[in-house]
Amino acid sequence: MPILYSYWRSSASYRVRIGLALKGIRFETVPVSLIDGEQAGADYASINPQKVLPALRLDDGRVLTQSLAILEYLDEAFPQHPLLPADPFERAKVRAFSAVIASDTHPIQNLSVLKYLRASFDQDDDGVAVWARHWIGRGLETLEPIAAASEGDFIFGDEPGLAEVCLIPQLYNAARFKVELDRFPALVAIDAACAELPAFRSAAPQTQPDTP
Ligand SMILES: N[C@@H](CCC(=O)N[C@@H](CS)C(=O)NCC(=O)O)C(=O)O
Repeated sequence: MPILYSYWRSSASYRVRIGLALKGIRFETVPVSLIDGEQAGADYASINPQKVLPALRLDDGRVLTQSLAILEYLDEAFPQHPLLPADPFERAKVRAFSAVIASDTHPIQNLSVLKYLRASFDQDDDGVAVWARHWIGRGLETLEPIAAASEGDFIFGDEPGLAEVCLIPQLYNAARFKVELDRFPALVAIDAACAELPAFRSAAPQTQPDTP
């Protein structure tokens, strides 16, 4: 069985948990505590030298890192419940939506950036939260009209895929940082639709083995 190195509140881990669940792949979770700094310890660094979560250890012992690379690998190796559409143009659109989150939004509000703001730029909890809210809001503003224009049950059709895999963890972060979500009704509607699905429920931060 594959092993997912994960932390309950890590949104990059959350993406991979959703992807695995949508594809019906059973896996073992090995929690790595970001609060205790376990990601920077020698044990985990020997698995992922970048010292960030997640990492996925395959049955043959090989390890994959970077959530989007892991998800694309899963999509190619396990064709059931495709995360990307077959058409190249549509694939590019889903990847662009996902990149707004995974490349342009999440990286500037993740733990190490917020810790750096605190330690080197003298920011307190409020200052850090204002920063996170600003950048998350900018990302969601880009995505809201795309979701609003959808004619399907989900953002790019009638099934959830990579777009929802990236969006739902980002909305969880948005709520954590008290982003005003009323501004994004189409995204909130997608969040509610995903919350009905077992794959999203089983991947949610509230239901992980290391959830406090
Ligand atoms: N681009 C990476 C981001 C990984 C990442 O930043 N993970 C966060 C948790 S969501 C982490 O482990 N942070 C630990 C740290 O910053 O020390 C991915 O998508 O896998």
